[in-house]
Amino acid sequence: MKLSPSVSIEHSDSGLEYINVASDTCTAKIYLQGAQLTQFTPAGKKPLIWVSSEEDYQEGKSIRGGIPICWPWFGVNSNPDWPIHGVARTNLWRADEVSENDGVIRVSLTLPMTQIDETYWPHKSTLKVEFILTEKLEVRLTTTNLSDQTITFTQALHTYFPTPAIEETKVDGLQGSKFIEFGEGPFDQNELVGFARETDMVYTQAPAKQRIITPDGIIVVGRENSTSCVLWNPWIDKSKRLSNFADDEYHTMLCLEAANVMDDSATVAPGQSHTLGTTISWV
Ligand code: TA6
Repeated sequence: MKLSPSVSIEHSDSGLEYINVASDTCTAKIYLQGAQLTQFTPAGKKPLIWVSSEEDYQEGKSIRGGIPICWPWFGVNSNPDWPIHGVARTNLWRADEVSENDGVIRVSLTLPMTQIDETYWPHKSTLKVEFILTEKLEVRLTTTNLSDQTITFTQALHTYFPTPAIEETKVDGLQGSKFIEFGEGPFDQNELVGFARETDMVYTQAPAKQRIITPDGIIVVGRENSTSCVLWNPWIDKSKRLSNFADDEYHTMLCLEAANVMDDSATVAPGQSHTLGTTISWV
């Protein structure tokens, strides 16, 4: 794979391979395992992505932070023995292409379906992700149906965002949508969302753009081909049960996830594709 002037291949201390980007407009890291971006920082600005200080980058284990790709199901599967959030995030992707033009860096990766046990996903298909890196981050996850049957699945770009203080952080732009939480609902979301307890809200009919208002500034999060999103903070008790997560780290992170879940599940006809997109930037 030809690398460009600002892009190189590196390895974590534990030996996991990642694509390292260090350009005039941004820095970023994308692990081949899970095609998981774990770092994105626009030049001269604060990081836009959070990773746990306890992450040890182990083979086959989802990385706690960045943008885990949840596919071809989000959350707990109807078969509870199957892995949470699907199989894409713990498998090795192939880096296909890197391009660098006028400060725009594009990195695209494919999940080889030979990696995926047909028990979990029997459909002839491809899964690709493209990262477009400038002073903002764009992620486009594309599923193409190569079979002769219509396929339906759920998915999410499970993005972890940083905040210096979750208690002083609000999410704007979910007003007017509905949410389900812990199996209860739907409830109406009428005002900005604040954090004072474990939060695990699945929104539907959500507007395409949200703003995360933190003491460090405002993060704008856009979604494409998605009317659902998930808002998560584990708070005190769940933090203690999470892998690769320090007990007090709930103070410094939240997840706002571009998704296709519930009545917004993705359905793709034979020969067609579906692209779930998210765009992330500082105001
Ligand atoms: O997206 C929120 C959520 O589904 C939570 O319920 C929580 O479990 C989180 O994902 C993290 O899941 P993980 O499997 O990465 O520990």
